[in-house]
Amino acid sequence: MEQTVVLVKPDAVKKQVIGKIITYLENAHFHLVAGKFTRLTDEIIDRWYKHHQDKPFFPELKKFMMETPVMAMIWEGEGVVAKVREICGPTDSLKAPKGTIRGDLGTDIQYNVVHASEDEENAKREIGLLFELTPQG
Ligand code: FUP
Repeated sequence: MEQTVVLVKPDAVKKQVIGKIITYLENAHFHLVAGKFTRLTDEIIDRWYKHHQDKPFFPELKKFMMETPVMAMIWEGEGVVAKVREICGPTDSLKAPKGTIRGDLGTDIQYNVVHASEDEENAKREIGLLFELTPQG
């Protein structure tokens, strides 16, 4: 069955909206199959965002992603990767429509409350990084 990774980012953890974010996904009838509250390490962030490492916003992004632990989850269901991206809305919260997670709860392009895997290949890579390679399993 198709799986995707959702991270509840530090801005959402501080705003205490982890439960709300889970509710959007449950309301779409997807299934939560794994989850953990975990601190992203320097190395994980470098590998997670390897395509952004040379971008000017990368140092700020890295600092932000380490501000608190993140809630890392694997969600499962038919078409879950694309549908969850839709439910999250576009990267920039200011451009995200109301009714999407970012449109309702996000602040801007950096403080955008959630990460959702871009495609199935990235979902597998991210599951490897967070749920298979880390010492806490
Ligand atoms: P997304 O696939 O929606 O997570 O977005 P991207 O892969 O394009 O970007 C990953 C993260 O980099 C975003 F969630 C936030 C951050 N980012 C910025 O902080 N500034 C930018 O200009 C672009 C992205």
